[in-house]
Amino acid sequence: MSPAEKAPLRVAVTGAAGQIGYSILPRIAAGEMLGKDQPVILQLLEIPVEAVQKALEGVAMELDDCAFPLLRGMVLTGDPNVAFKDADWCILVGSKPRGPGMERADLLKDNGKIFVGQGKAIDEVASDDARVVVVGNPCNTNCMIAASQAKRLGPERFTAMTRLDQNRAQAQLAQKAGVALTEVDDIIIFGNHSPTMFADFTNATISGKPAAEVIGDDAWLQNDFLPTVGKRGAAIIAARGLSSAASAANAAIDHVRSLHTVSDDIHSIAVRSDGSYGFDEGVWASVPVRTTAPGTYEVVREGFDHDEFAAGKIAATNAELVEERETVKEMLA
Ligand code: NAX
Repeated sequence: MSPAEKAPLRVAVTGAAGQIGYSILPRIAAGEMLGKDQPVILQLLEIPVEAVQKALEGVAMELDDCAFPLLRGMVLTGDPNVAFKDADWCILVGSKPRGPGMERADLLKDNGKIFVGQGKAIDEVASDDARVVVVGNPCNTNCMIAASQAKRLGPERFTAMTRLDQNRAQAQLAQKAGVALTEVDDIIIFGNHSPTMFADFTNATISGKPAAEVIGDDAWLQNDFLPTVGKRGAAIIAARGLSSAASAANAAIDHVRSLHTVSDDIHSIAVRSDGSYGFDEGVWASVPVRTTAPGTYEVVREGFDHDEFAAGKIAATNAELVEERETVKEMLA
């Protein structure tokens, strides 16, 4: 180890043998998430089922075969207390998919149990500086459940991913306007990672001008753009026969990289609501944030005024978050 080399960071990833796991792990190990000069140790959690643990071994073999210089070790386990031990970043992807005929409330309760156990384990054994990112659905409410178990780590350490929705919205606006993706700025997701989310085109800009002015078609923005972004996950399943994985992994990389990198850039993440933008205090709602220190954000309050249409959308997604909290209330510590 050269004297200038950084100490490795420990990254725990759950559901590591799943689709998103397969896409995200090589990118973390390649330094795309925490930096090209940041060695990492991957701590991989999967359910303690022989066939799944075997599949996880296969994933680890492939990571070995990539010969990533930054990958300094791997831990493969079925035990959350081992996976989260001293972890600096905990990326919670693993959860059960919604089965046929299953109601959203059943999914909330089923997956909620996973996040009770993992929230406790993280609080007990992760690093003092740990940050937790929830990807497994319903991610906002799962994040609230995990955070509620924590006594040592504060709720501001727990965030849920809406970056995929932001990226989807940015791509749709760029395509409609016929401009490069980088011309679209300040497109922020408000609320829940579900079809009720509000992709706030009213404050977005394209080439520095209001997006609505550039697009010039309010009906498209309200009646096509919003449902396209909100239901994009279902559209991917219909087309591919499998849910989004590469784009979800990419968004998780973006989420962590943005949260790890101090910058004036504004990005969407679901955080514990302090009442900003009319969200109920204590639900995990997506809002605009800026990273002020590695792993630390502030909610951006200026520059996002909402007209009646936008306020109505935000009220609807807030109502869904409040309802989800009610559904899982026995799981909140
Ligand atoms: P997969 O079913 O391919 O993989 C999930 C993996 O999690 C499986 O290997 C399973 O064994 C494991 N798992 C289940 N319970 C576990 C537990 N208690 N501890 C550790 N591992 C556990 O799903 P994948 O496509 O990878 O998606 C994972 C999750 O991401 C799903 O909940 C999915 O709904 C969610 N998504 C969230 C997105 C977001 O934007 N927030 C978008 C993509 C994705 O739909």
